Amino acid sequence: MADETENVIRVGSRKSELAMIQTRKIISALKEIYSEKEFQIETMETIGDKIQDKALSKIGEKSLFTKELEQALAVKQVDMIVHSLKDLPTTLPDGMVIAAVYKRDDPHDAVVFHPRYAGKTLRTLPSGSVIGTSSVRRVAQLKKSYPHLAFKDVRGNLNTRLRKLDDANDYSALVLAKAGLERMGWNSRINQVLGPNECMYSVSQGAMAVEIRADDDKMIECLSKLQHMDTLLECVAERALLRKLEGGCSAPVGVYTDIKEGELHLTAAALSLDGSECVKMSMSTRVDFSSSSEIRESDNRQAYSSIVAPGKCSEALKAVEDLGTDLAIKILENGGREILEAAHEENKQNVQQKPL
Ligand code: DPM
Repeated sequence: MADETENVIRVGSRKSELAMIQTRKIISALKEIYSEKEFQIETMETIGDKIQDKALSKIGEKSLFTKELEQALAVKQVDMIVHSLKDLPTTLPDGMVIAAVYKRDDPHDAVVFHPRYAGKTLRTLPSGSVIGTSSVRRVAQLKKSYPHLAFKDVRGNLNTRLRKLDDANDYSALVLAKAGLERMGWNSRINQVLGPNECMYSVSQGAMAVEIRADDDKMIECLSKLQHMDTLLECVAERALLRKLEGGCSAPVGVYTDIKEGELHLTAAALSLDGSECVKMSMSTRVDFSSSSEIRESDNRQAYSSIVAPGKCSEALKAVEDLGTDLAIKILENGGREILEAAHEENKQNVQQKPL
């Protein structure tokens, strides 16, 4: 009996189709490494799933999509939770840690048009066309790039949103993460991909992560095999930036990161909600430190932006974590502080006007 339960790993997931697809993807990656293990999915609803009629930025709760799952993790009802990393706050609750960041999919945002606008782009849509998104980050940047468009909140999971677009005439197009659309198998609905000049993506967009109890050494060891180094470097830098900017889901902050020739480049922007003000800055650091062969993988584990990683990559991870923090400080000191404080105030007033 003891052996049997040891081989069963219980995995917590939200119920939405996207969440389940992501959870199954992580399980099949683990199955390839640990063929003897069994995985059981336990689904749960979060506040983010239950409240469908308000914009995320107006609900005023940071861990919208994670709280109920984390409670189940804490009482050992489940052993791990699969998330979109961008939905995880930059500071996790006590006793929780991210033990794997899976190889990032394309992090850019994409546009899906109502069938009647097939062949259009955001630029060529008629003036006053309504774009559906509840992301203050997308709205701020797109208002700046495309002042002829109007923006309206749209909530619900991806299936609900696509139905709202296709079956009614309320929206001309939706802006969504390309990674989510592709995971759902909706590649053919992607009509336009937004580059960094039009819309920088969200911190950690396109990366999946596995959260566990911080004292679960076995699970940490098991999940370390899923860690993808470049994704880890990018997401540690981006999360360190967001933590310093003190922005969560509701902050109009966009990033753009790449790793080339041993160097990580991070660009980030803080915007006012209407996009009229923007502080955008970049920084780079080398990440090609040679890993010391003296240290075994399991030694000196440490957390960077709440992600545990083996000691052997510590130099590079420390460098990118510092880079993210330093870039945030530079942005705050160059006008970003006032912009983000004003955006935060405006969001707060929206919450007060529309109580839950
Ligand atoms: C967060 C935001 C959104 C999600 C805010 C933002 C989008 C909300 C909206 C933090 N989480 O991006 O500025 O469009 O109203 C979410 C999606 C994915 C993970 C869906 C999406 C896709 C998969 C991924 C919701 N979380 O952004 O289209 O990025 O791994």
